[in-house]
Amino acid sequence: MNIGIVCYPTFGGSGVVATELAKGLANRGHKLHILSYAKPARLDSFRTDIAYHEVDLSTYPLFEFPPYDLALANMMVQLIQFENIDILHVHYAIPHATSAYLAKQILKEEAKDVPVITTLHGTDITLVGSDPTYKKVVDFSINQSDGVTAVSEYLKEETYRLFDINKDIKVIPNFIDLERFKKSKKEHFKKAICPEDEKIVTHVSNFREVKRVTDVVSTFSKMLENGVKAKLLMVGDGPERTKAENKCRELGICDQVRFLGKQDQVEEVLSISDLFMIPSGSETFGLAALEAMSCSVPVISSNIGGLPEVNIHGETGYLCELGDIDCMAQHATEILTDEKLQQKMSKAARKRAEKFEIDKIVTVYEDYYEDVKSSL
Ligand code: GMT
Repeated sequence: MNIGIVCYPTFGGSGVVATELAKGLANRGHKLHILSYAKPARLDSFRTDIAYHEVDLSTYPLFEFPPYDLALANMMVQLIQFENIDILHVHYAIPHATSAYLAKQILKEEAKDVPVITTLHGTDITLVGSDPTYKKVVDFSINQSDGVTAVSEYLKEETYRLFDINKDIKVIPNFIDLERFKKSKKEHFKKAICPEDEKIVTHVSNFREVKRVTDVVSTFSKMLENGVKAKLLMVGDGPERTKAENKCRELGICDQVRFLGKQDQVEEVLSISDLFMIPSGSETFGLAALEAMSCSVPVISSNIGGLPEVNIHGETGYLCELGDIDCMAQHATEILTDEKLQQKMSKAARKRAEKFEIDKIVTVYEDYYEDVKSSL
């Protein structure tokens, strides 16, 4: 198939899922076209079977805000006309599903129809999409898609709860490349960070408010009070970084915490980690948790959204009520002070990650593409 994938170019979340899906589909012989406003972070090497098309956003003094959704729709039309696209798969409803609807209408004039599939990822439903500013348009655009998928059961239910959807939503979970995300020997890194063989606790995110990065720092501080010898690695960057740095200063634990900024090879950091922390206030799946688990790292998370579908309480880590720092610190201390428990949970984490193996999930997408095509 000739498949068009539309996504954000971001380091994490929907941008990563869309780009890794494109690579997975290309590995199976499909020809992929990725549309975005910048080159996706995970599109890191040249491939002849994946073409990247940058949306050309010409501006004009009249426009305070150049209309990206129109430029995108225009590019979708051109791609479908000239590259013979069989399926257009958009990731994140806003504005991608709306631009796809517009492109479909334009192409109808030329008696051409291409199935559009929208994958819902998270904030496009739970935060931004359900905001009254966009809600009606998001409702309409999802209902106009020929196929709709969500990355977790939780997100599917939330979509039905928050919107007036008259379509079946298929749950296709996020996935992981088990070969890339596996524990590899990086002892030199570990020695450099932990000369006294301390444990490593890691957090990876875009440091948005929803990630509750200050909870990570507060939990870590309590673990130190509990007598755990550890270092905290904070990977990523974003609006709440300063608050997290201030929290370290306030708690007097700056020597034990390192802010590493955005990292391309996050699997290297995960390889030397003993525990992963994701205390989010909203998380429809938690791809970062899955990446950690695939590297055999147990997870301490909140019990919010789709996280319980990934992290299994008492097996691959622990889940606590939102904001319950004592609970998170207590469970983290339990894991890091009991070698046997840590080993058992690391194994279970990797085993659980295997359920989300990339090839299995790419097959589900392929079958879904065929189903949607044949139902038109
Ligand atoms: O987590 C983010 O802030 C990025 C966001 C996105 O939309 O790109 O991630 C969402 O999609 C990911 C991939 O499907 C999920 O793993 C994340 O849980 C989800 N984030 C939220 O729901 C906050």
